[in-house]
Amino acid sequence: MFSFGLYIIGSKIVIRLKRKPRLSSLLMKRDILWALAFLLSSIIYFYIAVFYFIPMLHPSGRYPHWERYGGQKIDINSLISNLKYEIDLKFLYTFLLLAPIMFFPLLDSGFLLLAAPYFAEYLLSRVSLHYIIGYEYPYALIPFNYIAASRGLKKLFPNIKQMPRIVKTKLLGCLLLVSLGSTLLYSPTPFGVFNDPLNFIVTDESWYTPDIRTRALDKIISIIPENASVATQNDILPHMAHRFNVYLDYKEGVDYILVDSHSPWIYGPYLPFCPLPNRKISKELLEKYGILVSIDGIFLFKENYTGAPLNPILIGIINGLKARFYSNMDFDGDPVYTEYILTLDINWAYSSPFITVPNNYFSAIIEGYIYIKEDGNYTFRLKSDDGSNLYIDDILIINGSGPLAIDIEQTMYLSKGYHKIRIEYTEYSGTATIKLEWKTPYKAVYEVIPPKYLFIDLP
Ligand SMILES: [Ca+2]
Repeated sequence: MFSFGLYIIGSKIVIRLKRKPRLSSLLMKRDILWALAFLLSSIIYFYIAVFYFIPMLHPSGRYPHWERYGGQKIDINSLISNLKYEIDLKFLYTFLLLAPIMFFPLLDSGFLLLAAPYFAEYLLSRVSLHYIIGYEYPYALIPFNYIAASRGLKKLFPNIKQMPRIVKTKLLGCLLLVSLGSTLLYSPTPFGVFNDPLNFIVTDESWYTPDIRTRALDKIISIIPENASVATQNDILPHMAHRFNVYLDYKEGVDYILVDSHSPWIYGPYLPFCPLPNRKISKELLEKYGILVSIDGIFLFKENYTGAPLNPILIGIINGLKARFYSNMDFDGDPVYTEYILTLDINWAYSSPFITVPNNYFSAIIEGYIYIKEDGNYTFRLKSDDGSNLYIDDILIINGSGPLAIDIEQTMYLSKGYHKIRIEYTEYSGTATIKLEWKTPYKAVYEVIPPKYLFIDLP
């Protein structure tokens, strides 16, 4: 409504003022009255919705995204300072919106007023995703942009119908080339230059090849029954959007809770989880839910489940190592927590892997199989705080046990095939970290062993 009001006023008043009538008589015209009615009612609607209805219906009691526009206090100063916030990115954004169609929309700027409220919303935001071309937010503006461009083109070439065919073809060809070129420059591909100044979108091959961890997440989702109710976090929700009973953030009494503790989206206000790196799950939650799956920081909790976490092999995940944690220093008794890990490069900081494991004086056995793809000398490098041991095929290769941090390398000849691997780790106090790297005959630099070479069991 606001857009229509702006559009009518923008297009009609300008035309009529050019013909120089008096402003007072102009205001009496029926379409101008309509425009003013549109503007007024949209402002009233906005005010009532944002300050009364949304706070009444939203659990937080306030408009949920107010902080993007400067918090509760909205005055002219905060609007100006919001507009100035990251002004260089906002300029780039405006330029990139118009460049692919050679700025033709500006020739019919009256029509662009239809998109003005969206545009203002993004320019007044303090969340950079709103004014970076690589995200979904600008797309409300794109249709207006293209219609304005075609209208602008007609203004520029009023006799376009009478133009020779060859001229029209060349004109169209130029436009297509500019559009295609900018599409590549904006795309999340290796050609993308403008897609994302925050480097959120990766530009190597991993953007189209899901890694083992993402595939594991998909497998975990697939074992949740279609009709079960699930609470999850922002970045997992789209993977389950086709389901009926899926909730963003924790909801009392759901059948399942699915979270990825390695993701920044774990910082939800309603999930009963502490921020990383603590990876803490609240004790109250564990009274009602058991861990059905625990793979590399991805947890699937099931209501009233009391068994051990599922072996990932049962749901089609064969890569990784099994880590068992003990609440003592000598791997004694039943493990207090079991997790399947894909990458052995973990920093628990001053905390522990899980709320059931003490922060100090715990131990862990991490084991499985390592696949060697060709015969040769392999150098293993084990770093940990505190001590740890590495066994290959039950032979102690690195002996680093004790209360001190270690960084030990050892080279050994390994034949092609699967070999047993076992790491014993003990944490005394302070920070807790462990990292296992290797150097292979075919890649002579240290790297954390990629999950594709680690196996939970012999295939
Ligand atoms: Ca330590």
